[in-house]
Amino acid sequence: SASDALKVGILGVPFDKGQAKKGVGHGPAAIRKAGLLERLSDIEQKLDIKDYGDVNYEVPQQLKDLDIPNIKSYADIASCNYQVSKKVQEIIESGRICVTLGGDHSLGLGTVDGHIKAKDENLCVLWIDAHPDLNTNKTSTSGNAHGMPSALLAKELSDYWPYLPGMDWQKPVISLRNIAYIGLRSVDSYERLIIDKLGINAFGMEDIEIHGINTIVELALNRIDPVGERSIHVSFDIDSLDSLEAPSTGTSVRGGMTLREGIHLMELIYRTGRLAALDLVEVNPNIGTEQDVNRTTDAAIHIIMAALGHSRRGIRPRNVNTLPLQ
Ligand code: B3U
Ligand code: MN
Ligand code: MN
Repeated sequence: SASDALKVGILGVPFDKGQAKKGVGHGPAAIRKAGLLERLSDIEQKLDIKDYGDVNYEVPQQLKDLDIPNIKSYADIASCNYQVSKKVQEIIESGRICVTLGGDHSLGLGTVDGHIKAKDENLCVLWIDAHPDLNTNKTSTSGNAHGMPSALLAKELSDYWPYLPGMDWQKPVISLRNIAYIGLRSVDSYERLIIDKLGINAFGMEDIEIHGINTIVELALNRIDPVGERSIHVSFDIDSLDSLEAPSTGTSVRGGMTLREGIHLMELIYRTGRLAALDLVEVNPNIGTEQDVNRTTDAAIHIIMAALGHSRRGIRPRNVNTLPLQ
């Protein structure tokens, strides 16, 4: 019946100003065009899906011409994320799992913020990524905001930021104790320093190699949600997957997770019953050949299907009596 259906909201964020490469703004369109909604409509977990379309935003007059040192396109970052946060909050408050299609990872600031506001801070975050995105504008060597969202969200790092006009909405912030990273293999030196100093839950490829993805996900959830009561936010950067699995992304790093590991991770999260928000970011259809793009959008769709209850075991026919095999 419709009441067994899992309620889902899909939100596109065609935003690309958190990094320098053109094309990642076409990520939502590429994932939709690859058949996301069609493929979600025939998984065994019944879904009640509402597509909220794409976020758009305008930079308010008082933020125009504003420059923050070493954060490229700051005014756009602040303005877009404000709209993202409001939308995500609305979708989660309406009882839907919010699936946000990116766009670059700077949008993780807005999605986590919206989730925090909807759930009154009672949440935890799994940041699945080759990179921890823990730079501040003082430590970043690129000035790209997609390398900064987890540092912007972190309570423990708030003293390390200058005053950020146009970001007053971004409160409260989350403690790094409630975030776990999985898939790391490209960590800048100051990011490493912060991870070690603060004892952040950071599981790199070596940990996956030694313990296996199943154990790593259990360890991560035990750390950030020991009682099993929190609302879960998964911010999934497609570059967590190996370059062979997801070639069409801006900062691909070899030696990453297989799609199998990514799918298993998401199946485990689905089974908690507490997934409230999933970001799928950094798919860039302008990078690579047509085959590369198809491979990457297909990987993204598999990750989302697993998060929403698709099982690889296969399903029994719904009405056995009409079958030839009685
Ligand atoms: N840590 C580097 C590179 C990077 C971060 N996130 C991505 N790339 N995707 C930086 O620019 O902060
Ligand atoms: Mn990222
Ligand atoms: Mn990344």
